[in-house]
Amino acid sequence: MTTTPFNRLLLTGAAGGLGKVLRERLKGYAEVLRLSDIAPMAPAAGPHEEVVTCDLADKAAVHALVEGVDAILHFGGVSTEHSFEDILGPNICGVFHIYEAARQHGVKRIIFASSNHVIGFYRQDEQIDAHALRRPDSYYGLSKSYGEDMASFYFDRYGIETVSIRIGSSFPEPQNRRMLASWLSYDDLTQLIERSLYTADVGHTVVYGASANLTQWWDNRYAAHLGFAPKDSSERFRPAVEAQPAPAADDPSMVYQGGAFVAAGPFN
Ligand code: NAI
Ligand code: 15L
Repeated sequence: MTTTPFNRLLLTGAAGGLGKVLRERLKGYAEVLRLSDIAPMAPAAGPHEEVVTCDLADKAAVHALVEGVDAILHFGGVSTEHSFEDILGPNICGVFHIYEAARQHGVKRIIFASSNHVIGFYRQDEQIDAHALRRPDSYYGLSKSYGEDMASFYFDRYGIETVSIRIGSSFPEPQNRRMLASWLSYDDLTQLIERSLYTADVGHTVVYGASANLTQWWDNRYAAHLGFAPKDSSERFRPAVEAQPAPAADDPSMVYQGGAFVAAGPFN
C-alpha cells in the first residue's frame, strides 16, 4: 500500500492515552500533524507539529481547528461512561462540529474513534458483524452510535468518507479476562489507522478494532476491503490475567461484550 504523506492531518484527543501513542506513530503520515485537545499537551509542539487547544463543544473553535487539514482522526471526547449531560457537549455536539467543519473546509476523510460500547449489550457468547443491530450499553455508547450515524449521513449527503473504528480495548496490555477478547494492541491500531487513511473508496465503513486474539466476538467481513490483518494476540498475557481473582460467572464483565459499562449509572 502506498502511504504518501498527507500535507496536514488533524488528531483530536491528542493529550489522551491513545492520542499520545498516535502522536508518535503518525509521524511520517503527514508533513504537519495538528494536535488538539481541551487538556494541556506535553511536550509542546515539535518539528512538523502544531498544537491547538480546543473544546469540541465550541462550534466556532472547531471550525477554525479544521481549516487547512486533509483528513481528521477524531479521537477526542469523553471516553468512559458519564451522565448524558457530561457527554452531550464533547461527544454529541462535538462530532457534529467536526463533520460540519469538515464539510465547510472540504475535508474528505475522517477516522472516527467509535467503540465496542455501541454493541456492548451483546453477550460474550455471541459473534456479530457490522450489520448487527446496535445495542449501546451506556450514554457513552449512545454517543458513539450517534457519531456513526453522523458519519453515515455526511457520506450519503456530502460524500465525506469515514472509517468508524469500533475499538475494543486499546491499552499496552489486556487488564482483565474480558480484554483477552477485546484487546487491540497499539501496533494493530496503527495498522488499522493506516488502512483507514489510505484505502480508496471506503464510503462509511464500520470496522471492529481487536487484535488476533484467541476469542473473537467480532467478524470484520464488511470491512474486508480495508485489508486489516491484526498481528498481535492477547494469549501471551493470559497467565497473568488469569492469575487475578475470577469475577462471578454472572458479573457483567463476564457476560456482556461491553463489560461493566452495561451496569454503570444511573446518574441522578
Ligand atoms: P482518553 O480519555 O485518554 O482521551 C480522550 C481525550 O479527549 C482526552 O485527552 C480529553 O482531554 C479529550 N477531551 C475530552 N473532552 C474534550 C472536549 N470537550 N474537547 C476536546 N477534547 C476533549 O481516551 P483514549 O483511551 O485515548 O481514547 C481515545 C478515543 O478512542 C476516545 O474517543 C475513546 O472514546 C475511543 N476509544 C478508546 C478505547 C480504548 O480502549 N482506549 C476503546 C474504544 C474507544
Ligand atoms: C472504551 O470505549 C473506552 O474508551 C476505554 O477506556 C475502555 O473502557 C474500552 O472501551 C473497553 O471497552 O475496554
